[in-house]
Amino acid sequence: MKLLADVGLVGLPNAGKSTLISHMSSARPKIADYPFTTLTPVIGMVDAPFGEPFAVADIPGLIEGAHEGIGLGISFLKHIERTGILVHLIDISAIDEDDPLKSFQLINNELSKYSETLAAKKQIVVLNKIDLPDTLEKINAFTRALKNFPILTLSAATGKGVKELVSFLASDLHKE
Ligand SMILES: Nc1nc2c(ncn2[C@@H]2O[C@H](COP(=O)(O)OP(=O)(O)OP(=O)(O)O)[C@@H](O)[C@H]2O)c(=O)[nH]1
Ligand SMILES: [Mg+2]
Repeated sequence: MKLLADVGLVGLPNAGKSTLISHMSSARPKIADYPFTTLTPVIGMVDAPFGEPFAVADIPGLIEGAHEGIGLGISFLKHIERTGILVHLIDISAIDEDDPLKSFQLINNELSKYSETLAAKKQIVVLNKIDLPDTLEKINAFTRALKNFPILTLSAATGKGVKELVSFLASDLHKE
């Protein structure tokens, strides 16, 4: 299968995937505060601090039931299957402190119900929107609950932490 991009951005609608790709690459997709702003994948090239430039794909958001076709989910999951590493983007402000992994598990459930290939893909968890107030408790609740995944935090809107993500991805792709 021909790869669409080295890195795929996945997450719920409104997580900030399009905002992130516009900060880390040449792509300039539409950004808006309603779900399903992005309806087709958008590819951008990223200038890495070392190694080759790499391609990142902004994929439309997934919702519960995506693997059964809800919200055009199957078409979106097919695109995700054609990317290398996954960046799983999560809106910190939407984390429920009583059930911090809820949306993380929802997305992973859709990936694994769709295919084993998707379930097995390497995933970097990125908590987005650290510029918003009162995010510390939510970040702590999330990181306490989730083990065995690299977790980065950033603000796709202000760009804080985006360089670190790009370096992390570049070094990961370099190893492969
Ligand atoms: N405060 C804040 N808002 C953000 C940040 N990143 C994205 N947003 C806002 O969140 C909303 C959704 O952003 P998008 O980038 O369109 O989200 P998306 O994940 O591409 O959404 P879909 O295309 O619907 O899947 C917009 O109103 C953005 O301005 C951030 O780091 N901080
Ligand atoms: Mg989008």
